[in-house]
Amino acid sequence: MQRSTLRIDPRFRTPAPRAFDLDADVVDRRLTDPAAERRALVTGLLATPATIAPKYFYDAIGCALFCKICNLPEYYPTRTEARIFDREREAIVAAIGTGKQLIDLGAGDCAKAAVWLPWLQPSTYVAVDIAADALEQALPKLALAYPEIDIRGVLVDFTRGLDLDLDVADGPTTFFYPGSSIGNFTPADALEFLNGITRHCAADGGLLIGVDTKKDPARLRAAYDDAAGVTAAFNRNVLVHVNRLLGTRFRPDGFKHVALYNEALSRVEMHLEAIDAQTVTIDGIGRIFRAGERIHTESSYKYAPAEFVAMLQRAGFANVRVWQDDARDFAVCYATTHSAG
Ligand code: AVJ
Repeated sequence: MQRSTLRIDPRFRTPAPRAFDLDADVVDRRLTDPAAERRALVTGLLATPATIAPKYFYDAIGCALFCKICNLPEYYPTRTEARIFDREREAIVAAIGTGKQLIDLGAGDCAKAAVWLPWLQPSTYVAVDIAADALEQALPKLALAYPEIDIRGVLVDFTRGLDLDLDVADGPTTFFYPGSSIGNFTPADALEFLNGITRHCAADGGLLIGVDTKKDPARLRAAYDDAAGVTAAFNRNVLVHVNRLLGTRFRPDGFKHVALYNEALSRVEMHLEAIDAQTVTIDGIGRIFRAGERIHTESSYKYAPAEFVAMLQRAGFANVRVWQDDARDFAVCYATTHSAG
């Protein structure tokens, strides 16, 4: 920051910035039903094939590993989306308009949204995420940097259903859902989730969303099975997290990282494959994992841009614009609800 040369535009000379108050400005809606949460995790592990929902990747270590993934040479989505955002900034801002309320779904460390704040100048910025650490570190800094914006955080697992009635004020609302996180939903669930967003948008609102596109399966596979083994560590770490949550004794190095592209379903799948037979006690039940048996940990669906636009329209959005990089590796969409007029 060039402190000595900083001149403050008088329009932004607001009253002394109110200190960000973690207790008052971040609401925790995570622990609505911890028993049900636990039961769902146990049920997934006892099922055949066994599954663990991808949200369990994101403990503190998992968040740090995901951050590393985003900088890997093989993992193109994050940097490609950032390039599209940079290149199309002004067109996107013109499409969205300024002064609206901005809801950031899966905000994490809020770094992606922070770039947009001076451009979109939202009245309110609501960061929504299941992970508290990153959010609670980022929000006080943003509040200092942008005293004119009402900055709040909501801790919630929005993959269980988007209910932000208490957090979204009336008036035009922009939802921000970058990074192709929508790919973790099945297409049917994605449609329902997007439909839920339209209900929160109000008139003159919209959704700015990033989605990964279908491409050469070899490149897709490499993006989820990098040479440095970071994604493998990210995948295995889910077992460390589960051990902590359930008191189980999974041996993470007893499982091999598997990433494949399921062409029929247009999705990358990540699995953890038992290297040898092992028995794990889960909620008092001895679950046997045979050698070669897999735990399905993530699906990441890929869409042709036209397919995704059709889905946005089916979800109730009126108008959709699409921006892509030259290689068409990724797509950014801005979908609007009907205007108030
Ligand atoms: C955060 C869901 C978009 O599917 O690409 C990255 C997560 N998993 N490498 C993705 C992920 C393995 C990522 N999303």
